[in-house]
Amino acid sequence: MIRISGPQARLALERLIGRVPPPRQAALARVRDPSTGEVIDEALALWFPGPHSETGEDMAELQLHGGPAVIAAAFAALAAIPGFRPAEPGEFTRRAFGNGKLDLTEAEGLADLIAAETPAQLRAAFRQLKGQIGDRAEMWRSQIIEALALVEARIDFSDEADVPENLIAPAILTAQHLHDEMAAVLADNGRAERLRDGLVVAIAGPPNAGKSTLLNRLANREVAIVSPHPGTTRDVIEVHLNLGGYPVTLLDTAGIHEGHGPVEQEGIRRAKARAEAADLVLWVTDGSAIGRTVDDIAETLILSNAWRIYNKLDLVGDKLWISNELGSADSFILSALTGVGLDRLVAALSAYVADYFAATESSVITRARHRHALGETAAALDRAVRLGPSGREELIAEELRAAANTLGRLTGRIDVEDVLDVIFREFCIGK
Ligand SMILES: Nc1nc2c(ncn2[C@@H]2O[C@H](COP(=O)(O)OP(=O)(O)OP(=O)(O)O)[C@@H](O)[C@H]2O)c(=O)[nH]1
Ligand SMILES: [Mg+2]
Repeated sequence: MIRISGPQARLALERLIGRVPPPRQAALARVRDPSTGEVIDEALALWFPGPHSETGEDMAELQLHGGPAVIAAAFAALAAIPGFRPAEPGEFTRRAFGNGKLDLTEAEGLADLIAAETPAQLRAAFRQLKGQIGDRAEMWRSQIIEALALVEARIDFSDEADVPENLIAPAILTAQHLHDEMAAVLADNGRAERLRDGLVVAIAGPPNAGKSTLLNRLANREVAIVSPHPGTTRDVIEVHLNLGGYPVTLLDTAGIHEGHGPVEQEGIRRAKARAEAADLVLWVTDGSAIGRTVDDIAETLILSNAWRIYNKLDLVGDKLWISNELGSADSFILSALTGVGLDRLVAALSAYVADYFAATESSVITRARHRHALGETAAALDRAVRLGPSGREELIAEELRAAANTLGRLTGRIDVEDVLDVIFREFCIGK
């Protein structure tokens, strides 16, 4: 499909198919090269006159049969019309933003929608695309501006009889109320942001325990090199999984022990750092070697959230020394090599991830940028509240203006003064 946007979109249709179909109705048409009259393809043509189009400009679409020769000929025919050029990446969305068709958060939502790999990511992106955060921010911003208008009125018309004495108290009340609402939105532990990148699960443990084998099993493909030599994995290996519809980033790390040589030690340093930063650690040991080796390093690592995986169950045979471990919810006995016992681990992981993300369906912040803007807004509101109903009006106005501006950065709409004018005019005062 070739999409055309801009004031000359109509011209493209006239030149290539010789007419302009009725708005928003598909028409079957021969596409011809205007310079030779030669037929390029038979296509569906659509005409979306602005401003009721996706970009807000006049738009046209040609749905061709595709194929390199057809596309090249259609592009060449378009390029021959003066003023036409290929679009830049994201340019349609950028123009839509420029024409007020969507705000910044909605444009981000669209990008996330295109990049979504799991159903939960798709739902979050769609909510954002449909303005879940943007609409809310706009509503908050207009309330801040109303409060600001009250304070401004007090400042500008303080000597006039028809301005009510106390305009500051209701403005402070609004600021307090909005601050509390934003604080509640911010207190979501960053879970929706995680939804974009995935929950991080790190596989760690001593060398040769079968960490890479387990990663390959869980990823269902040979991502990491497996070998009987301890110290095989050096760098951190990342795979992205879809567990029950939720995104998980699974890390394979170097075996942790007293390493030899600078490369291995660097690998171990990275392994520890990533394990400590992960949401969940799967600490893998060779279950068949228990009693023979002491994995003392496990105990010295500060792993706040670790499950124990006793691997190589197939080597244990009928020595059921292991059975007393089975009762514990965060211990797993399995064979990464044969897959025995893996189901229970996968089920537990899926449940853990689903539980982690359960709350995200209601959280609205999907990016650090949003968190930052909202945090700054809430802080400015808080400063206004602290100044109190009897505080200096100019200072209160300044904080409210700062709050409106940071919130405006969130959606990309920073026209405080315009809105202020409108509200001010209708609010006051018969002038
Ligand atoms: N019998 C048996 N062998 C296993 C199992 N899991 C892994 N192995 C073997 O153990 C050896 C080490 O496996 P890896 O997956 O490379 O171990 P690792 O923990 O990634 O090792 P490093 O990267 O060196 O730290 C390989 O020979 C694997 O085939 C298992 O469940 N049973
Ligand atoms: Mg390995």
